Amino acid sequence: MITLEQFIADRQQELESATGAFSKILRDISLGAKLVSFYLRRASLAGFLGEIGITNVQGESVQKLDDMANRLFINLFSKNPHIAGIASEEEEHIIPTHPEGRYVILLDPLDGSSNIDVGVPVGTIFSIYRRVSSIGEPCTEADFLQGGRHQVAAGYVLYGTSTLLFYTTGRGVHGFTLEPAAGEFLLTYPQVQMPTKSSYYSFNDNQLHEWSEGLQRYVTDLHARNRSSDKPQSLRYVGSLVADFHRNLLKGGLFMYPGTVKKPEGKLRLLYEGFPMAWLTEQAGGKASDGYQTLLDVPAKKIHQRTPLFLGPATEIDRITEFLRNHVSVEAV
Ligand code: AHM
Ligand code: MG
Repeated sequence: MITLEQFIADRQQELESATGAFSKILRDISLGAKLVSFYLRRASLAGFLGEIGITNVQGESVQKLDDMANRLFINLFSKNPHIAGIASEEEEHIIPTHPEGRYVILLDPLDGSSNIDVGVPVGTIFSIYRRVSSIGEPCTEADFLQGGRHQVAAGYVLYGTSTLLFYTTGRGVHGFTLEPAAGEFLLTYPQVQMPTKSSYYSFNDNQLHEWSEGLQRYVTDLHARNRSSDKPQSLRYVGSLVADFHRNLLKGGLFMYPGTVKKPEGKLRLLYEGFPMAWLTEQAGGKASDGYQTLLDVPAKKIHQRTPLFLGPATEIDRITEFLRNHVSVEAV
């Protein structure tokens, strides 16, 4: 059995981090994950459910557990001398911490807020960069806006039937399961590969009539292919990006959250939802796009920037891109 700590220690020389900085950051993430997992399991008994009565920078109502997870991770990261600054979905501005730190971290502390009160899996998403501003000075927004290709580590924690931590540093995706008795994450999914065949599709089509014509045609095509297939793809969508993505990563499937005609930028956030999931997808052999360009190449301009998001096996993502470009059925091509 290989623990997360052992796994990272064995690979430390691959990660540039002779200082052990990276393993210390990952250790904080795993400690935070264990604590959030503990709170979530007791949430309905301990009165941690419901809203705290304020709206965050995204205009969304903050849940008690959103707030707890946010404070917990910020607390942990601000005590880590290797971290120069933090950006969080729940915080309007970046939080500069240690001027001597070499890394900055972005996170969605508890993703899938609408599912917290109903016991459906939720997650934490993180993305780490090596800072570009001068060491010894406070970090700046530019450190966080380097673009997805500059991530040095990214991953998520899924609080589901078990608590899972999946991450990449650019050498494949590796997954760990929390063994609650030992309090350790153990390696259970080394070198994850997303199946090339799509068995599932995950999207909320409540605004389908507001999607572009090309995308509406893609959905028609998807259903038509399903009708004529011996093994049709099944719909699976719970509305927690981490849970929906995780299923598709292991079983093969498409996740999409497009923009609409009125809101072309979509709902999900580029820096701490799109980029980390896109990198994980690519590292597992899949493709990630905003519908027109490779997601990791989308320029990052604002901390809370939104993006349409398409993640999945290459064939399906290419098909979507084709429909969006041409507005014609590729069936006929
Ligand atoms: P959140 O960060 O406020 O929880 O919102 C993000 C979530 C994602 O996890 C999920 O993919 C999406 O919102 C679901 O949105 P919808 O309810 O519109 O389908
Ligand atoms: Mg989120």
